[in-house]
Amino acid sequence: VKKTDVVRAILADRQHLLPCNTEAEAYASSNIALCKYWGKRNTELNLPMTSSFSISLGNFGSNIRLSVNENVADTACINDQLLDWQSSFGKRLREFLNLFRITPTLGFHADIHTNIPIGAGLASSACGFASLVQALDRLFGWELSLLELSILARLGSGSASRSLWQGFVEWHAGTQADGMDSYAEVCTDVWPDLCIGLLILSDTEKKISSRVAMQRTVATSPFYTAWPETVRHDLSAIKQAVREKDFLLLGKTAESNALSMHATMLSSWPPVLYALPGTVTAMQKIWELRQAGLMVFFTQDAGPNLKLLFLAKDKAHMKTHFPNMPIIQPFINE
Ligand code: 2P0
Repeated sequence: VKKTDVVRAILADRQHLLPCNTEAEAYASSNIALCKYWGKRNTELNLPMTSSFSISLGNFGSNIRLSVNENVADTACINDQLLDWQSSFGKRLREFLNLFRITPTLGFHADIHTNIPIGAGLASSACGFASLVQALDRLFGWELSLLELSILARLGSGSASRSLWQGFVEWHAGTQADGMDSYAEVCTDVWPDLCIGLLILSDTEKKISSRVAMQRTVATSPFYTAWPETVRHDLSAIKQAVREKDFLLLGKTAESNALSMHATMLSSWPPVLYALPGTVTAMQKIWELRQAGLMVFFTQDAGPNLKLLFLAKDKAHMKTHFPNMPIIQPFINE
């Protein structure tokens, strides 16, 4: 099964195969996984080995204005800088746009604004592809369901399937070979007191993409066989924590899940280590603060930065320990 087969199946009964608008706009929040997606069962379709569970990042995300390019060739700008189609994001964007180029003469212009560093483990591809599929849907006038958009976003980047909603989202791994049962869904629980701190330790682009690192882990880590069982346990604990507003269970499970994921990377060959010295220093500071009674936990993705989890009652205290850290309350509109 190819990406084009999936796109064709989803658009099979749609009227508009050519854009019915000249321009469309969409915004998607970035998301961070509390129970991680790490490893694919199908690399062409970004089908995951396991389900995963995330929280959205409010106004940290990306906005896209997509229009039909009369000059035929595609153009794109990110934060007002012309995109290099040879860059890794450029290549992925071009490949994705090709899926929707019904006639070879159809060109696109994408004007992307994002307030998160690209390729630094802050889920720039998640919000990028999620905003893009929504903009395509509006440009062509397809009126696809969020479930269908989640499947299309996954073809761009796995974690993008989770970026179409605000709040908690679960991406169901699915079992079908064509991935039609591998999509995300929003979870109705809300947790207004939940805070996420973005502890940015470096915003330089990572040397090993999560795509490459994931595949290397699956292919070489002797510990990867334990990962699906870890996720099965952690996913159920995190969903219980969210239902019962059990912050200790949420924090402990999310932190342990992230560290288990990084342990599979460390045991890969060649090894994958996303932490920098500052990452380890920050982890130790968090463990010390916790020892002293402050309930703060961390999670880490495919980069050196940490995302801190704590409750609104500790916000002032957290600000004294991490003065410049942006804080997001995903369930409070700011
Ligand atoms: C996640 N990450 O669940 C995990 C945890 C990073 C660590 O999803 O190859 O950009 O495009 O499907 O989604 C980052 O990987 O990878 C990611 P592709 P993606 O958020």
